[in-house]
Amino acid sequence: MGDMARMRNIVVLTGAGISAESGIDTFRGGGGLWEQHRVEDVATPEAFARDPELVQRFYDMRRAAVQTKQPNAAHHALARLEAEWRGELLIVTQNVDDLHERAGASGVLHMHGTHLNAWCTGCDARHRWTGTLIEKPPCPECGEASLRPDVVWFGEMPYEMERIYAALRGADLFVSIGTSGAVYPAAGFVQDASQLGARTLELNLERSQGSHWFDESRQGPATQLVPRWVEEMLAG
Ligand code: BV8
Repeated sequence: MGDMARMRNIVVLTGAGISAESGIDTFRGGGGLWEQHRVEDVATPEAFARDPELVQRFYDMRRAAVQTKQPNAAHHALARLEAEWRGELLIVTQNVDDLHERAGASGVLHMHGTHLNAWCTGCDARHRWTGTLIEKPPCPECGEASLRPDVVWFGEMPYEMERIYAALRGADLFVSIGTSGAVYPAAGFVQDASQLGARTLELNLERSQGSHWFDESRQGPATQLVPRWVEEMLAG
């Protein structure tokens, strides 16, 4: 894809694979299980209604874990591209960790929410939250004990879809990094981008469920593929 360097507007979609080398488990790596539960069965409003303690424990554990991890060379390379790229660059992430931000990226769009926010189902306020929620702390805004993880569960609408589709409409290049292409609507962005005239590139450890939709698909660890791709783009 030598003509990549003539691209101006880029949309990057990242998934759990970009954080794997930082020590954060992917969803489908370890069999996608947590304490014998399938993630799809815990990350749902129904699971939260049925067994709030189980779901809160799942998120309390992961919220604590991500704060002990560091961004890797792939996060840093994307932050550098965002700073130095001559055109538009939007990083859309499915991840709920803050490693893009801690690598220096600024305009990251968390379409599935973020571990480090708590969302009050009483007053709709969102608060930065680094502690636990299992003990039902009062919402700092309204005092109700109605805080939940500010994370998009299965069956819930992802955040900022209009802004994402607007960015895809204007994109010359769509790059997917570290995602299995298993979950929609994120898994469909490559088809949308392609139909809207963008070139499409996949950087992933192995071929994914969506690899056949991409103009080009490169396999390897993100800490090798992403810095190399960023060099290509900035050298252009
Ligand atoms: C919605 C936050 C609609 C929570 C997440 C049947 C058919 C099609 C769709 C559906 C269906 N039934 C239901 C649906 C919809 C459903 C869905 O797609 N289900 C799937 C399971 C079939 N989608 C939804 O429910 C979405 N909402 O559709 O709403 C709607 C419409 C109107 C009104 C209301 C609602 C919401 C989905 C969001 C769920 N939340 N995350 C949390 O984190 O706990 S999803 C979660 O899994 C992630 O956020 C991510 O999005 C998703 C996939 O995970 P990946 O990031 O791709 O990670 P994975 O482990 O799968 O893959 C990692 C990849 O990295 C692998 O390919 C691996 O090879 C690679 N890798 C590993 N190591 C490395 C690497 N790559 C590079 N370097 C490495 N070192």
